[in-house]
Amino acid sequence: MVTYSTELASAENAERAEVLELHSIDRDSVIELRRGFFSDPPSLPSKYFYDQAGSVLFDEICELDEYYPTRTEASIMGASVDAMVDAIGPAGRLIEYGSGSSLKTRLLLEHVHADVTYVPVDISSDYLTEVAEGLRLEFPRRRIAPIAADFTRPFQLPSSGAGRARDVVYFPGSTIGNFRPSFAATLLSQMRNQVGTGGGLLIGFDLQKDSAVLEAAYDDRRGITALFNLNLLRHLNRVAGGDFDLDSYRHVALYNDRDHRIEMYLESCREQTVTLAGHTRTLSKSHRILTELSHKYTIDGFTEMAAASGWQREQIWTDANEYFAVGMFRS
Ligand code: AVJ
Repeated sequence: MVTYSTELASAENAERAEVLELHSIDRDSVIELRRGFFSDPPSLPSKYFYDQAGSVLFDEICELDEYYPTRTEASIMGASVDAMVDAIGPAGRLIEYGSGSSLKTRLLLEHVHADVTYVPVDISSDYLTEVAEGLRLEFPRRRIAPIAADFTRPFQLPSSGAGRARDVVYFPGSTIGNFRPSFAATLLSQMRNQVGTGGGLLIGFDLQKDSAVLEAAYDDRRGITALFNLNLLRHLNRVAGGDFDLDSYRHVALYNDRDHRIEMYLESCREQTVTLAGHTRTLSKSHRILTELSHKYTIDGFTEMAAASGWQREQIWTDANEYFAVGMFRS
């Protein structure tokens, strides 16, 4: 019968689609998701903010009055790009961790030594290819050698060849602040090992400041950050078999004074059960899911953390308010 076979076909399709969806993230990511969400307090990895919708929302965040980091870092870079380019020198490669749209890098690419190869590293290989093509048109003489990799896991750089100039890692945007200090130290060590002795690190990090300024930056009046936070659930519904009801969570952003970090949560507005990656749990009313940490440092504190991972501070640039800092380190 037509109806029956149609229904059967659609049921089979749905099943197949479900399998496909569960496989659209890799096995390690499924394990990581389950480990975070099915423990207490529950947490979800920040990397799921950045699907296409999330990337657009993040770009909107960067334009918000309250969100000072992007424009402050850009102004620091603009004011000191010559000194930064001098500090990079005729490096072999400029390796950007989590390059995304490479927007912040354009300024550097316009100024760094002509022999420097640009190596954008990003998890999204389609986007990376697209961005690399655009950069090749914009910078026809610059060598561009993209690497598709999740930089939170060890990955191999192609060997630079004997006698080549040093490599410099570029890690802007205070992305380092998303990681707990122990893992931030692991990443800094990984970078140190990739560039070897004599290599460089140019890194942006956010500074400690009045908590009202910080909380406003992560809980803006227009509610864009709230949408950005909630979009993580929509993304997981799509790629990890989630069934989150987006209307029953609210965005919470709090400054934790003791650990010097913004903590972002999605708070359950009612008691509910949720399925994710094949497992189900209950959330009570007011139960909070941790979605992001954003650590704020002092210049000395960051310098110490970098030193413990084998990086010597060369130079620090900051803005007049000391809201944000960009540091050059040498291994
Ligand atoms: C991209 C990780 C630097 O922590 O400030 C912005 C992400 N989250 N608003 C940050 C973010 C909420 C951002 N980083």
